[in-house]
Amino acid sequence: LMVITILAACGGNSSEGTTAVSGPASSDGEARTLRISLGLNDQHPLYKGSEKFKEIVESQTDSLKIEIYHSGQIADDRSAIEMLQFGTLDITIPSSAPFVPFVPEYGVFDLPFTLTDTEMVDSVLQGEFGKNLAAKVESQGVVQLAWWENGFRQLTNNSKPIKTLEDLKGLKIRVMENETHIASWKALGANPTPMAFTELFTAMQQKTVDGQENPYPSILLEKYPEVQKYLTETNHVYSPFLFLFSKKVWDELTPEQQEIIEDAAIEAGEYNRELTRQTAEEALEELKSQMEFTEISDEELAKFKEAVQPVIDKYKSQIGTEIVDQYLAEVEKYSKE
Ligand code: TF8
Repeated sequence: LMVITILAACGGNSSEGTTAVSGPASSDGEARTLRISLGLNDQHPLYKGSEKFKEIVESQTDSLKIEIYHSGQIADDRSAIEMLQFGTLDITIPSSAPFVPFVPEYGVFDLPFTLTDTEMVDSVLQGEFGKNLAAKVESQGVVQLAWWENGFRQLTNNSKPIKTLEDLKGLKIRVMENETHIASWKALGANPTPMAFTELFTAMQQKTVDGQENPYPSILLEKYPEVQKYLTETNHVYSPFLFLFSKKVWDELTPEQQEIIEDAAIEAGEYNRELTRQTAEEALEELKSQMEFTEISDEELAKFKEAVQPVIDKYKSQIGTEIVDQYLAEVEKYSKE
C-alpha cells in the first residue's frame, strides 16, 4: 500500500490508477486514507493547519487516516481541483483565484482593493455571505467545508523599488491563472504573465519574470528573497484558501465521518487563520531586513484604485452582477471610515 501511495503522490498529471489508495474502509476495519494536496511547503501555516486537521480527525476516529503532501508534489492548485472532481484526490486547499474557472462567483475576491482588513474578512467570509458562496460549489463535484487564509497579497520584484504607478510600467510579473488578475495588472501598466505557482520560483530565478505577488508568509517561507530584491506593500487582493473535499469521496463516507471531517476543517481553519496572521506580521519584519521595502502613499493608492476601476466594471457581469453587488455591499458595511 505504501508503494502505491508514494507513486500516486509523485504521479503528478497521471491521476488515473491512484484510486487504489482510496475506497471505503474495508470490512476488516482497515482505515480509509484521505490525501491532502497543498501547493505550499511544510513551513507554511497552510501545512501547520493541515497537520492540525489530521490531528483532530485521527483523534476522533480510527476509520480515517490523513496524509499531507506539500509543495505541489501531487499537483498545482488547478490540477488538484480537477483530481477532486474525479475522486482521485480527497482534499486540496487552493486559493480562490484558480477556482474561478470552476465557479465564477468566487471571482469577487479578485476585485482589487475590496477586502482591506482581517476583521472585514472574517465578517464577510465567516458570515452568511461566505456560507452562501460555499453552497454554490457542489455542482462542480467538490464540497467546500471551510474558509482558511492565504492572506493579503504584496508585490515583490527584482528590478527596482516600486512606489508609484509609473514604477510599474512594463514590469513583468507572474500572476495567478485568473482573468481579473491579468486585467488588473495590465490596467496598472505592468506586463502580467499567468503561470502555475509550481513554476514560479524557477521563473524568477531564470528571470523570465521580474516579479510576483503573494502574501508575506509565502514570500518569506518560499525563500523569495533569494531571487527578489524589492518588496512593496500593496494589499491589492485578499486571497482566501478554500478547504475543498471531493464530492465523489464525500458521498462514500458515513454521516459520522462527514461530521468529524467538517468540524475538523472548521477548527483547524481557525488555527490556520490565527497562525497566518501572526506569521504575516513576523514575516514582514524579517523580510524588511532581507529586502528593500516600500509602501504606497495614500495619494498614490488612489491612483491605483482609479486605474483598476474599469476592471471591476468589466468583470462584474462575468462574475455575476448580483453576487458582486452583494459582495460590495458587504465590504461597504464593514468598511471603517
Ligand atoms: C499563488 C497562490 C498560491 C497558493 C498555493 C499554491 O500565487 O497564492 O501560493 O494558492 O496553494 O498561486
